[in-house]
Amino acid sequence: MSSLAKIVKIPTFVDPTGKLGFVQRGATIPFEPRRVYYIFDVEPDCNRGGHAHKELQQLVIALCGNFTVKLFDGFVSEEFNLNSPTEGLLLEPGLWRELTDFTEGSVCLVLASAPYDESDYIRDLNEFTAWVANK
Ligand code: T46
Repeated sequence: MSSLAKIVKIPTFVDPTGKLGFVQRGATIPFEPRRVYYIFDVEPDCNRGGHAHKELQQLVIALCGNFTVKLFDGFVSEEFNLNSPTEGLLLEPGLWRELTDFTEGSVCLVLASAPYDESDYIRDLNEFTAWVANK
């Protein structure tokens, strides 16, 4: 069965003083990052997301802590637990996503392929399933 999203390894340099990970277009992600945002201090039992993107590509990284990314393409669902700054979840457009089960102190870093544009969001699940059906 093919997966709804891909886990990518983030090149990480380790030396006696610590670790350094980096992301750039090429082997790690297929897009030029044009925006970075991060989600932190998520309240206990609270979720983020609850929408899909029409065009946006994103790489989601658990910089600290861990959380679950629940995906739905209109037909099947899949969950990914992110728990390491050495890997990221590559999200292509057309996926309904919810981020859940944040552990205390988690930081979710996202690299996005485009500037913020509310018109790229589908924030209603019925609208999303209709959009998928019409694609
Ligand atoms: C996604 C998940 C993983 C901006 O003004 N600029 C931005 O770059 C972003 C990301 C958000 N905003 C505004 C829009 C809303 O008024 O910040 C507010 C909160 O955004 P939202 O409710 O969309 O946040 P999340 O955490 O539910 O979703 C975010 C991203 O929006 C979304 O693209 O895939 O993280």
